[in-house]
Amino acid sequence: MTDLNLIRSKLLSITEAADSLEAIEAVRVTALGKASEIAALMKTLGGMSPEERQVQAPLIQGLRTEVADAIAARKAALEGAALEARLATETIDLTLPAASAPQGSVHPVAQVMDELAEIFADLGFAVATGPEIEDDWHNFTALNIPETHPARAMHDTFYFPDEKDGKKMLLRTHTSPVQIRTMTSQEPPIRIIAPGRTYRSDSDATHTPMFHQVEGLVIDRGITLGHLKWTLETFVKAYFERDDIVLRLRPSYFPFTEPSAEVDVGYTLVDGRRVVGGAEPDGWMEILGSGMVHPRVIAACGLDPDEWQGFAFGCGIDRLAMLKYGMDDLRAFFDGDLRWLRHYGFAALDVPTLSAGVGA
Ligand code: 2U9
Repeated sequence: MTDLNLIRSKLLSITEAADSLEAIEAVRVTALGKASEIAALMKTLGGMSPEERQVQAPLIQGLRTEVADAIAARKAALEGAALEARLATETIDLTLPAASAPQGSVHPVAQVMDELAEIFADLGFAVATGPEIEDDWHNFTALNIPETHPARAMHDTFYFPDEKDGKKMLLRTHTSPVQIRTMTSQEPPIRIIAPGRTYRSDSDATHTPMFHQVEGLVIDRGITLGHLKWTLETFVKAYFERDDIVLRLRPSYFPFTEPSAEVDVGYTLVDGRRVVGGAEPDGWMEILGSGMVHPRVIAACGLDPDEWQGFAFGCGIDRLAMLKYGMDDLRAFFDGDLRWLRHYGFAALDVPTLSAGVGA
């Protein structure tokens, strides 16, 4: 009996003395663990006579319960004190900015497409789109591209297996079929731009198998090369956001335009880099192809070329983006590298980069 009282007072005093959660855990192991005095007392019950056990068992169990309750109470008190201490010292500064959520960015190609739509909307052009999988009539034949033209070759164009009805399906090599579809489904006058993905079997530092183009088309009565030149000049000035832009039209050849012209823009050297613009250019770089729509293309779309004329132009959007925003490797456009996208991407809700529309 004295034995139990001694054990009780010793265990209750070390329980009261425990002053941390680690200390109370150590007390629990000492007082109630396998090597504890209470565990040893429990073992003695097995060797007792039934009468003796009837007396001793409740005493030993009672001691065990009392000590376990005291330890639990002490542990709860220590936990409460720890929480009180944290609440007293920790503060939340509600004036701090919230942690920012991960944010995507607008790809430069998408940004430039938006800028193009904005500029040409000011000039009365609508945005037209069409399928990326085309038939060879819309992609080639209607555009006066002869059967023998190298662009039609398997090694330049991605073809699908032949259709049952003899149609050759392919990945469009330019957005020109969109203009053909517009001309065959809408009455002139037509003023559209057709931006989108195009495909050619080509791959090096300046060519990717998929790239982006924008083409423009105007069909109306009395359209001249003068309208073409003014439109391109107005567009290039608005896009590069400067007025000191000089264009040079060089005679060229495209099957779908006659006459055709390649368009160069004057550049100035700034720290060894070519920057578009400057009233007195250091040199020229090609940025566009253009021309008056070939009468055969107008006729192929069911219009009378004596009544309707037009001009058209085409250029690479990826290249337009590189010239304005300074990237030097086209392949990085399509790698999906987050560091590149963060660096060259645009904030979705930013104010437009174009300081103002055409004519402002
Ligand atoms: C129709 C009639 C005429 C679109 C045109 C070009 C000149 C041109 C290239 C520039 C670089 C494509 O991205 S690029 O490789 N394009 O030079 N494109 S005229 O002429 C058309 C289109 C549709 C019905």
